[in-house]
Amino acid sequence: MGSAAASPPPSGKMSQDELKRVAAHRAVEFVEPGMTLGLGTGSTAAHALDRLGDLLRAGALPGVAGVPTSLKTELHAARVGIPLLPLDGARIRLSIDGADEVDPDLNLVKGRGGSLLREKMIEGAGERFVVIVDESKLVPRLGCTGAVPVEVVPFGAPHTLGLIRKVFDGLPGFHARLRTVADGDLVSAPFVTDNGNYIVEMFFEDGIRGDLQDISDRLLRITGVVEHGMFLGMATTVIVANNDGTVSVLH
Ligand code: ABF
Repeated sequence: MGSAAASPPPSGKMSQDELKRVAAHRAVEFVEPGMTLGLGTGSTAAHALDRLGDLLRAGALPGVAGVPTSLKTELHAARVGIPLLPLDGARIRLSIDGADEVDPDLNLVKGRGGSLLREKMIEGAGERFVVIVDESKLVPRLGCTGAVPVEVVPFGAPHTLGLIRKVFDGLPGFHARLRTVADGDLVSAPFVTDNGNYIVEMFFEDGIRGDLQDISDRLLRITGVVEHGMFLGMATTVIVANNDGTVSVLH
């Protein structure tokens, strides 16, 4: 992690949602007229969409358009008046998105919202990727606070799940399962992504202690794995809204 700048705290304790809004609004300050943006998904990114919509309607950001990272974001952006573009070679100057976890090297876990594939495609294609989080997302190691998601094709998903388990064979406390959603009272069905794929959730007892790049390579070598939710070396800036109301900007 490089430089960190903190702004002074406002008075009074802020809710987690207010902290998310603070981080999002700070990121939108980086947006300039004419920019094409990567538009993130999730409750933090939603605040950035609302702010962008307000500024566009006020005429403050002429020529700004966005490439949405999910169908949900596409609908939200359209509702607040952000012009939309497909990912077709447009020069994405800046992406703004939340994250589930941020480690000290600014590696991320993303995709607990189920949108990791489009997020990685769009944010990887852009020139700058600004991550917006509240302090609760800062972790000592990836995989500390919950699932690390992996998008897999539905065909043979239980077989692919078995191959993913083999990558971590013998690792104490590791387990993986197919993500499901409640479908009626008793039945659960696989969670389906915007791309028609399934999600495998990997859980680590105390976070991932191995070489992240090596683990990434081994996962991506499995036929049937589409992409995983570790975003390594992708964030150029992380804006953290701290619990005390200050904002840190990490590079
Ligand atoms: C997306 O939204 C994700 O990649 C991540 O899963 C999630 C973060 O959610 P929130 O901003 O609602 O905490 O950015």
